[in-house]
Amino acid sequence: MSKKKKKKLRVSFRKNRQARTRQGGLTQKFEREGFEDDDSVRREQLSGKGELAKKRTVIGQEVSGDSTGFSVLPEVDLEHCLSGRVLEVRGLISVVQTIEGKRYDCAVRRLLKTLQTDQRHVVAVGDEVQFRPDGDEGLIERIEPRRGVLARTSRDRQHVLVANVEKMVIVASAAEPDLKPHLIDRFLVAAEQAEIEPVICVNKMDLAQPRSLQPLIGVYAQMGYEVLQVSATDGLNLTQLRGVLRDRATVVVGQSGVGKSSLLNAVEPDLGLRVSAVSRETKKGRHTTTTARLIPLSGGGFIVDTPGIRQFALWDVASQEVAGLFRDIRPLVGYCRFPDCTHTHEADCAVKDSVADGRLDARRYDSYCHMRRDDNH
Ligand SMILES: Nc1nc2c(ncn2[C@@H]2O[C@H](COP(=O)(O)OP(=O)(O)O)[C@@H](O)[C@H]2O)c(=O)[nH]1
Ligand SMILES: [Mg+2]
Ligand SMILES: [Zn+2]
Repeated sequence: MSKKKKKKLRVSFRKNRQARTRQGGLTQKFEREGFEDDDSVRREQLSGKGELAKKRTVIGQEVSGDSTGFSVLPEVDLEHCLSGRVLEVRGLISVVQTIEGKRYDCAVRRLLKTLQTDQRHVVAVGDEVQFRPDGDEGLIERIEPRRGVLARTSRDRQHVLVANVEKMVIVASAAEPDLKPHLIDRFLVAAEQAEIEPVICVNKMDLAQPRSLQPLIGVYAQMGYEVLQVSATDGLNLTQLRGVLRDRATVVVGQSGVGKSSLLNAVEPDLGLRVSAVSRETKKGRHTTTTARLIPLSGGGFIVDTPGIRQFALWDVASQEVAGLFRDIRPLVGYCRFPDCTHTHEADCAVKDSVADGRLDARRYDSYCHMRRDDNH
């Protein structure tokens, strides 16, 4: 993303703006004021061919390549704004929490809705925003550029499930259910793609011999991934897990039954998440529309609660991207004979050679081949 100096920018507005849903006085008031009282917007009417072309001048910074989908970061009057984090989005209202922990029900400045082009929703859970407070309510004036985004693409539009996620805790269990390294590999690829730092957390260590897991854990540790061996039941290494979660937004992923809820309850007893003996969670493939939310932790930081993405590792990576998202394969691909080597059947393939001489873990390579094949692009 690049930022340029503040200037007046001429912006084409989205044409077929959706009919606005009226939702109470607050939104109506803001929607009106969002335009009429907005110094940084000057109405300008250009008569186009047939339709009225919508062009306006906006004062702000030009941004490019940001996942918010804006090309302009509008200037706001920071003196009258507070900064906060979006915990939840309910229809047109975003629940924003300030650093002091006060919450505001916020509407979105109309300008933002209009400037925004390629996304289903303007505000995403996890967004850092500047808003103008008014009692317990507020008006979001600006959405800061996003990092670490978990998104889904539907009909060419990006649907951001949650923004500004810093860590992904990948929970696996040493036993019951058996450890599934291929699933860990998929989540790692998802984390790499989203640019979220993963931490592998092997739970139910009370049911396993730590030594039996050493070879596998060694492979991940060697790649530079942090690996924790924990037990929700025994409390093993939960202090380390608390440390991972502190002061950042973390998404917790993993197969059903591995103990995600148990671990979070152990770390933060007030959460009271439901623990299920039998796996009754969302089955892979079924679409959950449940939206994400951030749950503040008492020690600082947030857990991203989003049932719909627990299984999201099974999406959207094109086959040619997969190698670059494997930390152990990425450095090898430059040494293959063919620049478009798929590392599956080609001669003089540095990846296959590395498997042959033991420098690349054969099981990781097997994961790579599976993920390439599963790709449905
Ligand atoms: N032995 C053992 N069982 C655990 C541990 N953590 C969770 N469980 C059990 O595993 C089952 C699934 O736990 P749950 O937290 O609901 O898993 P989730 O589906 O990943 O949220 C429950 O019966 C838990 O009591 C652990 O560290 N050791
Ligand atoms: Mg659970
Ligand atoms: Zn190759």
